Amino acid sequence: MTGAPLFSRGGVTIVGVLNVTPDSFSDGGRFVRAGGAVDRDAAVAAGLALVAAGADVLDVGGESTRPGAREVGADEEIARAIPVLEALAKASRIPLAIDTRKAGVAEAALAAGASIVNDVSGLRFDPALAAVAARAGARLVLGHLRGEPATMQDDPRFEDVLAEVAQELAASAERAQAAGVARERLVVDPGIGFGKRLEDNLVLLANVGELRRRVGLPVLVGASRKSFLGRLTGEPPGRRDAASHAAAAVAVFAGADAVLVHDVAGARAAVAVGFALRGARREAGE
Ligand code: PMM
Repeated sequence: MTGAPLFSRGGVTIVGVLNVTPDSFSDGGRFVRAGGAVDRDAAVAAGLALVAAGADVLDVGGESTRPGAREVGADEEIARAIPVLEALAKASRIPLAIDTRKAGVAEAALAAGASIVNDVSGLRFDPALAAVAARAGARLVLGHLRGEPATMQDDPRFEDVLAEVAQELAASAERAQAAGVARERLVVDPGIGFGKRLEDNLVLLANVGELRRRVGLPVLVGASRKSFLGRLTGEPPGRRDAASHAAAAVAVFAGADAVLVHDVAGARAAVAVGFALRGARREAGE
């Protein structure tokens, strides 16, 4: 946001979502032609538009992780995401993240020009992913997700969501470090909407700063267009940007280092306000 290094306290890193899936909940199918092939040029143009709007990182995903989503094989994910990553790496210097839970997909993406691996499962799905990130010296985003996307919303239960998510993210970070990923390369993410009830999402968002203190790592928050915002506002996914911007501003005010968003231009404005207010807070002490 301020030209500061990625995921540092000097600014807020804005990560733009570029889904090349047929079925993501808010923007699935935008770049998928009849027959299932990804329209690479259209996806790249959309990615470059996010860069022009002010994204600091592009997050390219070939598997939807929405509740109930069908799991896809590594080959299908690679066929969707890798040509897009390769073309983006040629067309722009923007840092690229691959949104995947699979070591094989991460490896192909890092070879194609990505430098960040974004694993929403926090190494629960494929522990081999950590060694792939370690070998490449890549950054690794570790998300919090219990179970599987297909079933994660069936009956989520927490006694103390903040404590449990902090503890499970710290365990993911330890596993990553044990596999050779440098601690400075790690970012954690509470996994808003991933196996959480409305009240869990609210507690996590409002207390990002406390989560950050407990885990001791930078925090990325992805609230954009998620269903808890629909619950709060009554709006469908395509009309949740105002609510998404409010959530981004609050997440940053509360302590987030990075936000994952669909509408980058709007998020930049919201994040600028949240960041300025965080700096003005008297009890911040950060
Ligand atoms: N959410 C989605 C996808 N990837 N990655 C991280 N690290 N955190 C998230 O909250 C997250 C993510 C789901 O949103 P989308 O399907 O619209 O991209």
